[in-house]
Amino acid sequence: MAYFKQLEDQLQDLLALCNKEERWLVVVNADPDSLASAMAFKRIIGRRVAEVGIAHINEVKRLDNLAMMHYLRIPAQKMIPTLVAQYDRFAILDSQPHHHPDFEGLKFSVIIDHHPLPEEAYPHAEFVDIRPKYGSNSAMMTEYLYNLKIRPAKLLATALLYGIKTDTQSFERPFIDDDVKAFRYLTKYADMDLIKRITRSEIHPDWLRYFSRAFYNLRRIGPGLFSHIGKVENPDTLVILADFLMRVHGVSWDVVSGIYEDTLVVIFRGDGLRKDMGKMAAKLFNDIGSAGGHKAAARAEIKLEALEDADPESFVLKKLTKGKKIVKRI
Ligand SMILES: [Mn+2]
Repeated sequence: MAYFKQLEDQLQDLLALCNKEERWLVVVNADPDSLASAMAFKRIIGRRVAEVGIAHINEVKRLDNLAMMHYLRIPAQKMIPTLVAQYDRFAILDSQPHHHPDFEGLKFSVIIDHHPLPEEAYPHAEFVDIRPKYGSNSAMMTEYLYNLKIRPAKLLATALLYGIKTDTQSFERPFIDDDVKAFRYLTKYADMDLIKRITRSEIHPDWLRYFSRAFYNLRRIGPGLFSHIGKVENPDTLVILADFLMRVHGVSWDVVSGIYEDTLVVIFRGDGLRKDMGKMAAKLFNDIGSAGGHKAAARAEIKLEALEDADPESFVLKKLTKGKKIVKRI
């Protein structure tokens, strides 16, 4: 019995769309799963058509995604009208046309996806394969390759494995046996050192000074940690630091605050077990700004003028401790 399900007839329909005169553009909303799928698709039809390009509608900012494109040599570019004008046919992978306005102007020949189907009209293209049960599009592409007897080369196998890994959050999110099978199959060809290199590429060198400040100002409040960072250029920095501090053993919550433009931004993170961060944020800061969130993650924003002349760091610390718990500077 074959390792994967048999798709030969279906794949003949796909290959029948290809001819040597036409240039194809694969369009994605770039993330590891969609980029890996695009690479696989390029591998499948590459020699049967004039050319295959890969375009992403979004700006790729996540450092692990940038690292993936760099280390796995994925030749993707931002989708712009002058690029689109150079192609004859379009394929959309790991998305459906109604997912984004930028997709909607294109007439797709191929749609391959694993997201839920729209309730209204079934997406239309000459070749459509949508399997909402799959945890990743990369698993579907792995089955295509196997059925076409294409053994994935190292970089392609690594990309697909990474696509499955991120979309299923290392199998912590919903997946099916086919995702596991594809993952297992790909481990034969993928480079795990490259995967490590990509997943560890999380911290931008410019952020190190904020880490330095976070450690310098770190305080322990019972089972929690608090640090005030001062001025930041982007409030996302506070989120990164708050997520990072949750990795400390024995810490059940943390708060990281900073000043972004004219606002004091306070980020809450919790282990989701006991303390409810959303309630905590609302209780502490709703009287003076906007605050809320859910059990494991919350946020408060307070206009600096509302603090009157209070020092923002002391202000947050006082709210967190209410003068009662033991605060230790670390
Ligand atoms: Mn996906």
